[in-house]
Amino acid sequence: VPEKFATLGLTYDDVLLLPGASDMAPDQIDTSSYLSKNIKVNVPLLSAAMDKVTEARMAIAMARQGGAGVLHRNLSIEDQANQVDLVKRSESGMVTDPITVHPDATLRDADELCAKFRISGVPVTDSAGKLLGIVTNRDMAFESDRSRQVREVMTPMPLVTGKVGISGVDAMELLRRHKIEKLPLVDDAGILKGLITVKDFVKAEKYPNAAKDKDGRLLVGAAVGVAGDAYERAQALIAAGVDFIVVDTAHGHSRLVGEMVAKIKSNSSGVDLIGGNIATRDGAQALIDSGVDGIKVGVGPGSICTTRVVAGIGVPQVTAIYEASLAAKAAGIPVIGDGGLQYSGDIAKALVAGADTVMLGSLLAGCEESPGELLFINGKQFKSYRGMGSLGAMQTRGDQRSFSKDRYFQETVSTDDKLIPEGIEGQVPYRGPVSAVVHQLVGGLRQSMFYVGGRTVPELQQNGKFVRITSAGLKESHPHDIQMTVEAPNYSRK
Ligand code: RVP
Repeated sequence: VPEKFATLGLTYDDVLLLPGASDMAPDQIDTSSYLSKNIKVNVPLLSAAMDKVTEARMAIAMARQGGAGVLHRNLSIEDQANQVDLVKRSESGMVTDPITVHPDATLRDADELCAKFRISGVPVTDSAGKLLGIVTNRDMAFESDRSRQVREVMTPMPLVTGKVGISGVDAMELLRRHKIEKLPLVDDAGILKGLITVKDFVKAEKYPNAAKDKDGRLLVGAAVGVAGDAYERAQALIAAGVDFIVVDTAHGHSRLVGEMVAKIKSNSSGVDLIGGNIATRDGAQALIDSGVDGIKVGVGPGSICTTRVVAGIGVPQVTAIYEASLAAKAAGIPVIGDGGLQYSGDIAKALVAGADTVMLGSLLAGCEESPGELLFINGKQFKSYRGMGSLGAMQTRGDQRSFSKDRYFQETVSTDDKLIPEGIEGQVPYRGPVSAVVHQLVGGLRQSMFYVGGRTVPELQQNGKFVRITSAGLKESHPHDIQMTVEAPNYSRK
């Protein structure tokens, strides 16, 4: 029966983009794109929801570069919500819900707060929220007795304060005129309502391309599953201020995923909901029907993934993205091409195939900001990286249960030796800070857009065309007939 066989599946190495008529300079190019229906990023890159890729530090770094991170869920609900909080507080135009300390707390307590949130001072408020003073590094630095109470060392009111709703320019002027670093905002009753800091102005200048929410805070997403407490997890993430939630499984075309999407969506306070992963047009349509704001595509392309071998399941990624996008484009729902990207050129290929953004695991796992540990092997530096379906990620750690088993629908497997892994564990070369890696990836994308003749992502998608290549063509694409003696920042032989 001919219908038994779908079309030929193609992936990144099977195609190249055709050079097209172009009349722009690479620096006129706009790389912004939608990751979901209501959320736009400035560069179309997301970091994967994996425990060796995205925790708060990676999410902050990605958002500062203009993309976004998706916090993994292989940790308790409380810990994951806490990570959202860390990202949301890391940079903002105005902190609307500042960390505060009670006057009876000790300096030790204040130290802990400052260390945890990487801040240099904290407003002091009573239990009604009234501003009593501020305790900063300058107040605390010369105190050797850390058991002293905050009230004894704080700089008490009257402080220089601003009114709620003050403009950025006026706030900066107050900070400058009074040579202070923090401006508490209070209402008429003296209740603390917000905080503006010099640091935020400096960061805004340092990361002009940062992806932010409407309050000037960095964008962040987080993953949930379908089993057990997934709904409670989503609620906790929403309460912590997450911008988008990904119902992230290895098989998004299953009833449980559709139901979880619909359930979270019914009470999501405007947070965008992404579902996945799927690899067919029907799979994309099913997610659309359950109400998603974004679709994540990829079954088996991941560098650490063994689903295609263990289960014989998957669709080569360029075809998967293309097929999913046929349903998604018609519904106006953005597509995330997740997994399998090896080089910057693959980003444009994914976009031309129909993706709006891409999600990266291995390309970011080697960064300084990833949670994996740095390893030295034969004088070279590596970072550990593993699939969320690997034994290491799915098995119980000490007395801590794994939260990533339900990505592979194995949450009811009773003992670790009965797990069926769909991923492996390994290491990737250390690649330095996210800023440098993203610079190369986005630089490569800009070159692609220039070659194709697409000034914006939609133009790239519209104008881009593929040529299919053979293994001889692929061989010709890579450097050949030479021994590489100098390492390029954006190329290494696999
Ligand atoms: P890559 O960028 O090729 O390393 O792929 C990362 C993607 O692989 C993730 O975003 C996820 O969709 C998928 N993944 C994660 N764990 C596993 C697995 O264990 N099979 N796969």
